[in-house]
Amino acid sequence: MARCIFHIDLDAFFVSVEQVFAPELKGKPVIVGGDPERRGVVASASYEARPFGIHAGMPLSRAHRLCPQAIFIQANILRYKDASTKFMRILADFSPSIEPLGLDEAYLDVTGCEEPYGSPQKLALAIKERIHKELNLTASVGIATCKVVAKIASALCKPAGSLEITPGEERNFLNPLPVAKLPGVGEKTEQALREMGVSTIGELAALPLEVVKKHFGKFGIVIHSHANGIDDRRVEAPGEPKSISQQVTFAKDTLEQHFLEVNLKRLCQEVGERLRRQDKRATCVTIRLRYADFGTITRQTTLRQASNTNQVIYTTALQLLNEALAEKRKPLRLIGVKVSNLAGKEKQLRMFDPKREKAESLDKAVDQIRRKYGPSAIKTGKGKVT
Ligand code: TTP
Ligand code: MG
Repeated sequence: MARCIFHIDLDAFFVSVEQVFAPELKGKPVIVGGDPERRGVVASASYEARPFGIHAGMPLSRAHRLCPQAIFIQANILRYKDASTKFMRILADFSPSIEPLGLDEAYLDVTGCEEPYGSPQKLALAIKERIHKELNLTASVGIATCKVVAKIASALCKPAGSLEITPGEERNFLNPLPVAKLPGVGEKTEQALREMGVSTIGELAALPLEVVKKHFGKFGIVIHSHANGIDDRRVEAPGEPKSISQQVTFAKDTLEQHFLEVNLKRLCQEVGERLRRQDKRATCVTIRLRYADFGTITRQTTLRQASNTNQVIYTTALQLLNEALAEKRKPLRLIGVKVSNLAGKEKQLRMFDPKREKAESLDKAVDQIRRKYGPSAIKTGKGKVT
């Protein structure tokens, strides 16, 4: 069965929230971004300001020159966060499958949810009405069988619109659009495509995959399938973190081995503790080093067996640090440790290992003591890490 995906985006979000607080600003060219006398850029422009050529990211001084009569307002981020929370709560009433993207947009998988309303369009209308009634804001809704088409559709029906691309119509809809409408295609990619004779999404879709892959690698595979209206990405609720990391910037650049080891050990204890608190184990350990000249490198390794013990994380991170220092012996200003490729305990029951279980239990007991009495309540000997 075809999926039914909504992409919902609030119109001129920051400006519209300000207009709720000051209704006399409605219908006028309004720009949120701050004082035009000072440095800064446009964050949001009302639809009345846009015909003057004003858009997000433009220096405020230029916006002021293009539209001197515009009203400039400084951003009130707390107001926007509050409106965003309420917006997401409304969406959650219409489908359990919601993926927020930033403050003012979200994907919703409404497959099956539209039935009581009669059609996807009617469901979109019901959502827009609630947003308008409760928040006094307008939204635009793109409706399609996949994320990328829904997102492009919502951008095309702004403000306060809705646009449905019915199953099977994806390619006809996409073909004539400029290639820059594809999410992820910025100026550089657009220029490179133009040099290949491609200016529309349809022209990109018609290129052999091999050609696009040769020019753009993995990213090429993604934009080529999106150009063909193919996008299998699921609507995913923001889940648990995919990695845990911690870093420290030193007061003074250093190469002092003992100092680096002490700091690395502390970082490993902290990420280890967070892993254990979530009952997770990691199979990938990464270190990040920033040198005095701000050059930054990362080094990572995969563990033979997933772990969350301080001993394993630290010995692995220390080995990576020593290897990196052997390659480049320059003072460091920052070190960081990241564990990733996380798995829950349930996935690993079959690999029961009494030695490892003992090390984990010991670390957990130490975590409890440290939480109660502070980080230095337990000190360990050289070579030992808990
Ligand atoms: P957008 O949804 O991109 O823009 P918008 O809601 O102002 O206008 P549109 O009707 O075209 O959707 O971004 C949402 C908010 O994020 C926007 O109101 C302000 C903020 N923002 C910035 O602070 N800087 C930026 O460069 C952009 C693009 C947005
Ligand atoms: Mg918006």
